Amino acid sequence: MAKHKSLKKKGNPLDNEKTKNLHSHTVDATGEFMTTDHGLRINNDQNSLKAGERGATLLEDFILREKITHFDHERIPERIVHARGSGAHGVFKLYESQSAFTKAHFLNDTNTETPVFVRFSTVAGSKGSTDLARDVRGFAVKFYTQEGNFDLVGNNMPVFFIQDAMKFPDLIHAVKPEPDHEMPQAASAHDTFWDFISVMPESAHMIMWAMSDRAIPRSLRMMEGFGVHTFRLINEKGEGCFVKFHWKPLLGLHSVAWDEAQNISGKDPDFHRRDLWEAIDSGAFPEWELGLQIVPEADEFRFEFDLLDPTKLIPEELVPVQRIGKMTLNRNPENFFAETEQVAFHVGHIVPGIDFSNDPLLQGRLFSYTDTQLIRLGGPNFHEIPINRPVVPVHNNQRDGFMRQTINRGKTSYGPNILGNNDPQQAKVAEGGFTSYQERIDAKKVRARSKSFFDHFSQATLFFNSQSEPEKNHIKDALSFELGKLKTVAIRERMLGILMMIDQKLAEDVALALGLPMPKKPQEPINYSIPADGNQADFEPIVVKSSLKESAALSMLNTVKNTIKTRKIAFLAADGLDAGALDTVKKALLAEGAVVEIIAPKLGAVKAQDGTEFPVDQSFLTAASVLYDAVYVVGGAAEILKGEANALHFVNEAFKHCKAIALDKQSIKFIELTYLSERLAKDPSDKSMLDEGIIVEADQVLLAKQFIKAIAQHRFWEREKMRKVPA
Ligand code: HDE
Repeated sequence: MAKHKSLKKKGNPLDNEKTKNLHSHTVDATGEFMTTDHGLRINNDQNSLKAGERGATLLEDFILREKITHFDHERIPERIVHARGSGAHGVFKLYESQSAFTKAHFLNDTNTETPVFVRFSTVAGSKGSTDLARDVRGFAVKFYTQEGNFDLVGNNMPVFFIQDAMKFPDLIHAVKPEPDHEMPQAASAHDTFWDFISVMPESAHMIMWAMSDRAIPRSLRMMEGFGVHTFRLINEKGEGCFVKFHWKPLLGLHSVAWDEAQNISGKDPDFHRRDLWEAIDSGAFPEWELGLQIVPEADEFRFEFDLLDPTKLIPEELVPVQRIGKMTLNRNPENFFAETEQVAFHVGHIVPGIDFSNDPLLQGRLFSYTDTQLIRLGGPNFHEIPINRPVVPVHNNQRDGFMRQTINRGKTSYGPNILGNNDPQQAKVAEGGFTSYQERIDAKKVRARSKSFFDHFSQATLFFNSQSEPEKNHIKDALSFELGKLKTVAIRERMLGILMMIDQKLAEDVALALGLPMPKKPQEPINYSIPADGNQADFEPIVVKSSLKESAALSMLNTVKNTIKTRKIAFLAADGLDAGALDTVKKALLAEGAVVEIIAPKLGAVKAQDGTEFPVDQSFLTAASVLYDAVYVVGGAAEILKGEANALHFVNEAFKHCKAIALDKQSIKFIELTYLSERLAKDPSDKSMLDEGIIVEADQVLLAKQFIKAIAQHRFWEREKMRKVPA
């Protein structure tokens, strides 16, 4: 019989005791026979059963029917929001016990390594949409703790568009493709979105974030994360405090240019997913520190804004972020569907020591996440899917339902009971039993919003004022782009009214780009979001002037700029290159953790002057400037590359997108054909060129050193002033 023997699967070093439970359904077909879903070995998977070789297919063919039926049911409904996602496994390690604030075990014990699964996502687009859409990014983390799963289901922006869950379906209907023609995909630049925003002043702050560079990250590994809502921590003594959760990326916070983002969407719509996958695959594990902003209960009303209002952040100047531990993503999923698609997050998954606040957006989310899994994953047993299982045992009297996998023993599925010894038992608080924080409530039942939520502009202005000049310009350009795409001029006009409330100059600049006169005063009535019996005057935004003028943490300019780890550097090469130059620069970059790819007119190899051959990673057909962080025209290659239009375009585009560019002094003829020539024409020996990230240097060691410094700066936005460069 079968000589075919099962090969033993290689052990995964990360499959320790804790994570084992998550993967008990992992199957590896290496060396195995093909079977039907019921274990019958298949003899012929190439042909259906027929009445004769040229005859009709028989209904009897149960193997064909099983295969096709499964295929017909392969798709499940995609998430209504956050459909496009990428996931990774990792661990969380605590630096210092937080027992003063919380009794959560994983935030108390520094010896525990908590397994995590993270899913990053865009919000508006479909599952197959581009990664580089201008959008908020989801940043959802599932901690598999010893007390059950804790899900921190956050975003890469610390505030949200709306204040009350009641408005969420409206917001999403407005941003999704328009219902008549299902356009545009994964884009907010259309009438229905801005129509809604223009009459929802509470979204002003979030709009500033969404129009900023945060909405077009360079990498999922280079984004911050935020729990957004105010949560509560509770310590062993039962004392509570408020908390905001933060994720700080150790590689810094970086973005791409908008023109670049649009190009990437065509050249590689999987850009972020690939970047995450490749980094983890190569062992360059992404890391974030978990930060807490703690507010004692006594300080609940200390701020100029309401802590329960999700359109507000707590400036770090007022409450510093304490970094309490590190998350490292160290393992790619084995199966996208089983893990990334089927993972089910829920803000309601908390552990003792963590609790909710009364933020009305958070309160609504507490309902939504289970409800959505029921339809998306097909029934009430989605917690049994391996990726969703906690690492601790589950015992309760829930039973049956579609796709139930647990085989519960015994007669009792109710409590209290005598027959089954009253098991499973309730746990006392001392035994880890969860109790809700005993907040005192003495209130009337009302369908209303607190007046303290009516300041919609102070933090929008604070955010705008905190941006550097290039960042402000990007916001202006993004608004001009988005509003420029609208068909209805009246919406543009209403938006100018909103922008005036944030910053007069911003509104004027956008009006200029839109070719519109400035409104005489902010649009009236500015707020349509009032109850039927409400009085417009009672719903006017309250004008609060923030006592803080700027907050440094809000600008990406102030991020980490001392590393080039995992940055992707294009080496433009051709026959006749200088092998020594390539080796020297490459070695220096690799030593700093960068990734180097050789790009040449054709695949295969390029031959150096001394006869050495270097394998080519990409040709100009398969690569594009927008997929790299910086470009080096390898010494000696310029002679051939100056006749290569794609090479010139490559460098022009890198120049336009403000990236570091390094060239050999011999490459001057090549440079003359690019837009760099304008810059060089001013003064070829001008040292300020270095400050603009352009390195033209004969000494390769020095070139490498300067290049590394420049790449770490990420971008040289001053170059945008030379808007002449088309690329
Ligand atoms: Fe979500 N959100 N959301 N959301 N959300 C979902 O749950 C919802 C909100 C966030 O990678 C859905 O499983 C309501 C804020 C992330 O699987 C759904 C409201 C924040 C993800 C849902 C909000 C988020 C979701 C869709 C307003 C940042 C992706 C699929 C009350 C703090 C998780 C799913 C993943 C997903 C509802 C607002 C973050 C429909 C009703 C604010 C990161 O349940």
